[in-house]
Amino acid sequence: MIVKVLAFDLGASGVKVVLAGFDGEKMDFEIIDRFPTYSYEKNGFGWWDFESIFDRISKNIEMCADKYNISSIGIDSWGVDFGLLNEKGNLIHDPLQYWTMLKKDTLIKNEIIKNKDWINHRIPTQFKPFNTVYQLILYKKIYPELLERAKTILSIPSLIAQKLVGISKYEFTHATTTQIFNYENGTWDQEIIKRFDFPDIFPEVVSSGTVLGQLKKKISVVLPATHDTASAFVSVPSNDKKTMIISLGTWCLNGMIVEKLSNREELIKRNFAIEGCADGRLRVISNTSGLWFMQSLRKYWSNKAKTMDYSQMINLAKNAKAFKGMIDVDNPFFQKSSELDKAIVKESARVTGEELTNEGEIIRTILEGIALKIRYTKEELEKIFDTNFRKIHVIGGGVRNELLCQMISDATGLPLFAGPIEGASVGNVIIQLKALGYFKTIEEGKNFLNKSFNVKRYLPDHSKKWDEHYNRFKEIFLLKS
Ligand code: LFR
Repeated sequence: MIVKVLAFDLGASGVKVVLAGFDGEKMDFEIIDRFPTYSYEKNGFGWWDFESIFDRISKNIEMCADKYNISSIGIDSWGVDFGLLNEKGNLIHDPLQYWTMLKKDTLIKNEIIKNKDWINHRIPTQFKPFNTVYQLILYKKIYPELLERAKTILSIPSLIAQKLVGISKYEFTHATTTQIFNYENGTWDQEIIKRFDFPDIFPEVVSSGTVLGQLKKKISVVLPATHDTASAFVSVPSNDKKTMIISLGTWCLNGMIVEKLSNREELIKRNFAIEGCADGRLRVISNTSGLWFMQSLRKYWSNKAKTMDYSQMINLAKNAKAFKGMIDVDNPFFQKSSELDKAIVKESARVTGEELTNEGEIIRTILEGIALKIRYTKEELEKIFDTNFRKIHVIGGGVRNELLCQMISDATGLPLFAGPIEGASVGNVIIQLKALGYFKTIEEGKNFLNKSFNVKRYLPDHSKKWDEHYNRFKEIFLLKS
């Protein structure tokens, strides 16, 4: 018998709907729908259009219930964003889009300056002005009436699940992206809630794989690892501690899974993100800008009638001069700039004294910049956790970017394994199958990964040039901190 489940993977730029089958030997996957993550702008802020997203999800569930006899559904999404429900369980307003905070952080500049260190010490994780805690601080200031009417806060996947079965629960992995949930003692942090005078809206937090309820035809609504990065990490076959893991998509989330935290001060100083894994352990990662650059440049160049697809962009980079430019891909200047290509040329020229002269050089500088940042994270983690990585495993859409995979392997000097591409959906499915009782442990589910997906291997061509470039990069951007 083949069991069928449906996974919804919500990404910042689009939603993927995956129909998966498991016959007891291997899993198969089919993307049956893709649609934009509907959103709009109002009052200078970006908002998710929740009704439209929910409608399309419901239609997919209905269609699959009739046609494929699915046993369950599960939703994962990016972290930090949330919606507020009133006492009737209805959404009070569409959820804010987290990247609005990258532009609007000036509105709560003083609050950030005054509280950032204190918050980071209560719950060590990466500071980003879009963490839920800062979004709520912004709500208090700009939209207090919304908070006053709120009875419950829920992450986006939990909001969808709530609308399907009427039960409100946050799920552990998403809760750890709020910087309000204290992952060390497993509770919402009352000190933070008190300090900012947040209302009493924080629901029970349940573990990944909780069955929240059932739809008609006995379809279970499962909360998988609802944070997409946590789901993606489930799709890595190897669990050994010597593997550095990279979820490579819009963001490049690179780091490792740990049993327990060590060296808190150092982790805070280095601004590592500390987030929950599907099995309750923690993930220490650096949240580096990833293929966001490629997506933005492609859009930007297309508007200027220079239509380009990703493979053309990568080809241009492949043939461009190596190590000509240099940027820190995490410089906030890039996120804020309206002419990204010019911003990259300007910043790189400031550092090297030489201008990038064509698209290929610009793209190559970005990809090299991502690889350099990963090498830095690798060395920092090796120091902090007193370990040596033996290999790298990459999952997510970036697996398709073979040039970047090879650069990461070359820059770090480590063999690199790449796949599956649909990491988050695969992890989502494994947790659903476990919730349905097909696997006793996540590990058991992972045993089927190698039989079900292709993983490509890269060997490092670790030239001295990379070392020289990296040392310069470190001197210029990193050693001053
Ligand atoms: C990736 C991701 C990252 C998080 C960012 C915002 O999709 O979930 O882990 O930092 O989105 O939540």
